[in-house]
Amino acid sequence: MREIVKIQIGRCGNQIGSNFWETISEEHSISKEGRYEGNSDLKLEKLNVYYEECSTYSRYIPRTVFADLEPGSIEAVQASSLGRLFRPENFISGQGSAGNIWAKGFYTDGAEIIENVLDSVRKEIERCDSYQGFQISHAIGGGTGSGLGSLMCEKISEHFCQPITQLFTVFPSTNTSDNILQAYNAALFLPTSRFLHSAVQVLDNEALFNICQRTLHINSPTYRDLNYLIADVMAGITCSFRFPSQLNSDLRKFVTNLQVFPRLLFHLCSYAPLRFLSTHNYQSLDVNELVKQVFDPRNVMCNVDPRSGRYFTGAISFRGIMPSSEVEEALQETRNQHSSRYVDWIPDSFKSSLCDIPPKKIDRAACFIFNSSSVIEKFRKIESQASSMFRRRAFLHWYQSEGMDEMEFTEALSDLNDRITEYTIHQEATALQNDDDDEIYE
Ligand SMILES: Nc1nc2c(ncn2[C@@H]2O[C@H](COP(=O)(O)OP(=O)(O)O)[C@@H](O)[C@H]2O)c(=O)[nH]1
Ligand SMILES: [Mg+2]
Repeated sequence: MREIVKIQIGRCGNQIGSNFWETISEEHSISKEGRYEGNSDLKLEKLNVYYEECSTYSRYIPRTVFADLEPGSIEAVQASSLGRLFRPENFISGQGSAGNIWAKGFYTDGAEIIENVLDSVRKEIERCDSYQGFQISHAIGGGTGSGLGSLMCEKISEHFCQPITQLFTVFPSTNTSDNILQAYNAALFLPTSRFLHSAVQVLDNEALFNICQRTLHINSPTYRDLNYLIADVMAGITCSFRFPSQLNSDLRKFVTNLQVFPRLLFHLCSYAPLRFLSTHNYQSLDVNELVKQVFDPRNVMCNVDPRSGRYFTGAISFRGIMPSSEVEEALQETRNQHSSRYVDWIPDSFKSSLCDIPPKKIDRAACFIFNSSSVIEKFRKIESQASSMFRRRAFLHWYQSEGMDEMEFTEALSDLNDRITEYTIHQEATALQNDDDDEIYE
């Protein structure tokens, strides 16, 4: 079996992670005590990808590790109704706090717990037959998800030979955070992706808030509401890893199809139907409506407008019973209508997969992951906020007192600028263009 080990880092990462486990455990009929309570072979067939079957206790245990520099978020998961599902020794926390500073997560406090985290991860790998990679959930605006996240990425690349890794990353938003250092923390995290053969799912709370308020009419959304939207996306992406399906049946294929260039690995995602889990009745959407909605900028879970850039590649997972011919037709029609939004030098750039098993409480859904140059809107905001503070060396002493050098900021900002340039060049390229921009391939 090609197993996946899931790692949660920091408060946001742990909270998102626990919602993900709640969602997929329900889908696979795994009870909160880890017992299989279903009666369908489809649910069992690939269960081992995410759960270890422990015959001694006749239960299934998630292949996962929770890490945080402070105990709060981990204690909350342990005390929740799901707490007993997980392996107790895979909850690892320090006693301090990252104080919203990347350097604490990467250099000082993070260094104190990283060996324990790696130890748990290593033991999880030993329990796999032939693991295929990692998935990590975290936010990069605070200090733990960003700093300890960077350290984790570096260490797993070193210890496990650059495995395939997919990150579910909550980027900072301008309007929904009170943390002034978030742009620094995000900018310092981003170069870390060079250590990984990875795909980063870019999410942000601003977009999730807007979805809750405008589409779902929740006046004051909580993190739980936002996290269920994320959990739907994560369940959508992973359904073809967890259930028998036709395409993208493993993490490597998924990442390979999406990643056109090694450094341009930041993907956006959208979902249909957007839903609020406590509401039960959802109108069933047909294939055309699902496709229309996932291409709608209002369904994108990051506050950028896909129309501001061009699509390189995309993967759409459809869930529920629907004819594949209808799916192909609907996708072709959208492509014909908006052909200028796709780069013309990647033929057949969109892949679709069909999984018969729908999410809970609805009969059909679609999740769209796309590699689009519009993600640079997000990078530009981080770059401009971080640069304007860095020009005056504002708040730098907080990082320097943890042992950091100014040079690391200069390098991180220059890396960010390089990525923006690369996306722009590829976005503007055409199939017939002479190859006079050779320097970008060097
Ligand atoms: N979507 C979502 N965002 C969160 C959650 N918890 C915290 N955040 C956001 O994530 C960012 C980092 O915060 P936090 O996770 O507490 O920092 P860390 O523990 O140092 O990584 C902040 O911008 C928070 O607004 C959560 O459960 N869901
Ligand atoms: Mg924290």
